[in-house]
Amino acid sequence: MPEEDLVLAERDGPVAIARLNRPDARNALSRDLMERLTWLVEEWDADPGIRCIVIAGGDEYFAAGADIKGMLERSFQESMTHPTASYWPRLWGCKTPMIAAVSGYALGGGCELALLCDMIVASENAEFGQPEITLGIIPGAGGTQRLTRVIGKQRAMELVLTGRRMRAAEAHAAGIVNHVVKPGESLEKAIELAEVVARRPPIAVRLGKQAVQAADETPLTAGLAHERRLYELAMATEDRVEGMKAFIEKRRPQFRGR
Ligand code: DAK
Repeated sequence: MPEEDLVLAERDGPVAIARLNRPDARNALSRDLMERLTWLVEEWDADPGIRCIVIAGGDEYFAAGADIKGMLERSFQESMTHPTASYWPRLWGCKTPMIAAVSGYALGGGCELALLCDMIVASENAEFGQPEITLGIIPGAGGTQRLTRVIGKQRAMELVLTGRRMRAAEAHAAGIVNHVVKPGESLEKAIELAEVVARRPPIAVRLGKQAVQAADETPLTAGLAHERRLYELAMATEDRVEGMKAFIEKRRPQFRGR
């Protein structure tokens, strides 16, 4: 099992919380940290009792990006095979919804980690950016792709080519952030949002996540066909019978994940 201190794990009923914990390096995403985070997320994803995952950092930094000190000596050949690359698609493959609670800096890989999550709650002091260009590289974990899909080509181009940071209000206006809250309240708000997701029928939640994820990757007609198949799967669940009955009988539904 990877080193536990680098990402602290907490459980609040059906919500699991991963807190990045490398304060001396501003939560830079070292190989060990990414290994621990991925391990935790995969464990939680396999646990039917966990319905939503929150990823948080500290109050002044979510994560300052990949570990520049670890990257300095990495050769071109090593960068082609470095294991850190495998963690990102594994996190993206998590079927349980993930919410980022961003306070302070979310830069480079930190911004990419937040964008990989399904929703983002940010404190007013949050700053998002892709400063890789100032180091002589470009984003390597989705910063040119997910960011562009969310905020559009022109705005993404400016962030990627200049390294300029966006404060929370601008990120909210650009569509990166779901909610902006007062400093110190992002984790609480993210957990609140996660609890709402956790109350919804779990199979439909997973199908909904899969369908929305596919929207970025498929042309419209294929995406609509994919949505239709996932909708039909939802129609096959006991939970949807319960949800519809509960509505008609004017009571709260009891979802059982079947
Ligand atoms: N890596 C390593 N150490 C870092 C770090 C980082 N990203 N960010 C900060 N630190 C370290 C500093 O070196 C310093 O260490 P000591 O000097 O004490 O030993 C300590 O954390 C405190 O940093 P500061 O003194 O700079 O702290 P401040 O509060 O003044 O400033 C800051 C915070 C976050 C604004 C600043 O530290 C900063 O600008 N950090 C670098 C941000 C950055 O350039 N990030 C982009 C990194 S490149 C890929 C996946 C991902 C990536 C690439 C490929 N594949 C899957 C292929 C991602 C690449 C990147 O993210």
